[in-house]
Amino acid sequence: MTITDAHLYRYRLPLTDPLSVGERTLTEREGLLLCLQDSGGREGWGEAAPLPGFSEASLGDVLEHGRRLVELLVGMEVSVSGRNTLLESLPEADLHASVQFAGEGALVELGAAVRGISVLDLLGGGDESVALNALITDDCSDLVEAAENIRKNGYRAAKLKVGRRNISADVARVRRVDAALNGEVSLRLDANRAWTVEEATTFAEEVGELSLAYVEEPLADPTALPGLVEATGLPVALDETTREGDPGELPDDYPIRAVILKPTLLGGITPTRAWTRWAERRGAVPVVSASYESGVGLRMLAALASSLPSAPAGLSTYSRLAADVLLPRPPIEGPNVQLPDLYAARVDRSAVHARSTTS
Ligand code: OSB
Ligand code: MG
Repeated sequence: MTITDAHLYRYRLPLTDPLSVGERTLTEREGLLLCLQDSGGREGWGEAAPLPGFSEASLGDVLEHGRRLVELLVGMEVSVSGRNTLLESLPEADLHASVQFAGEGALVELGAAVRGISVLDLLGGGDESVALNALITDDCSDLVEAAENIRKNGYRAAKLKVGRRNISADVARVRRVDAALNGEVSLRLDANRAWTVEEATTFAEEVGELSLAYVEEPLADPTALPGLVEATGLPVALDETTREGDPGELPDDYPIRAVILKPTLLGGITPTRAWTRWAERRGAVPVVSASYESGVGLRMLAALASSLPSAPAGLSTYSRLAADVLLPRPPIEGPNVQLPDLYAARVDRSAVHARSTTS
C-alpha cells in the first residue's frame, strides 16, 4: 500500500476528577492523534498522548516529532504482508515514545484495513474478549465494599496502590482487601518505588502468608530488588524499570513475576514485544497497561494485550476520562472488553482539532 496522506489532530478531554501525576494535577487529558490514509481512502489511527510527570516529552515536543513522522510517512510504500514487515517499515527517526506508539498503531490499523482483517489478526491473533484488571483507587472510602464489588462482578485481577501510608496501615488495607476478594480475584499491588529495603522487608514479612500476584516496584533503589526477593520471597513486578533501559541490560536471573508494559511510555509495540519475550524466558507474565489514553490508544492496547500472553490488562485509566474521541463511546469497563465493540466506534472529528502538518 502507499501512504498518500497523514494528518495530526489534537484532542483535549475533561477528566472525571482531578488527577495527580507526579507533582502536577491535571483536570483534562491532552494528546495527539495521527491519521494515515492510503490511496483507497482507507484510514488507520494512532495516538500520542505523553503523560505529564511520566513522559519526558511535552505535547509541543510530541507535535514536533509528529510532524517529522508525517513527513517521513507520506508517499511511503509499505508492505502489508505481515506484522513485522509493517512495523519494520517505520523509519528509524529517534521519536518520542508516545509518537512511536502512534506511528506503529496507525500503521497496524491501516494495514489491517487494507488487508480486510482485524487489528487483532494483523497482530498475530488472539481472543476477541480481553480480560481487564480492576483498580481500587485511593479515594475508595470503603475498601471492603469496593473489593467485594470487584469479586461479584467477576474480575480476575484487582490492583491496589500501596506506599502512600506507613507500612502497618498498608498491611491492614491489603489484608482487608485480600479477605474481601476471597481467593477469587488475584491481588496486585503497586508501590511506585516508595519503600526502603527495610520497609519492604517488613511489609513482605507481614503479608507473607497471603498469595499476592505481585507488588510493582517496591523499592526506591531498584538495584536492591534481587536481594529483597531472595531474602523475603516477595513476588515483584517491574514497571518504572522498563522505561530506564532495554531488557538486555538486566541480569539473566532477575527474579520477577510480571512486567507492566505501557506502550505509550515505552515506545510502542516493538519494545513491548521485546519485553514480553524477555519476561516469558523468565516465566514472568506481561501485563499491558494504559496511561490515560483516549479510546484510540486504548483499543490498540486491548488488541495488543490479546495478541500477547498478557495477564488481565490494566486499562482502567479510561474510566477517568469524562469524554472520548470515539463515537459511540466504547464500553472499556467490566471484567472483559470485546474487541469488535471497540473497533465498531469511529473517531468523532468534531471532538478533535486538525493541526497543520507543515508548521
Ligand atoms: O504507576 O502503574 C502506575 C498509570 C499511568 C502511569 C503509571 C501508572 C499508572 C497506573 C494505572 O497505575 C492503574 C492501572 O494499572 O490500571
Ligand atoms: Mg506501576
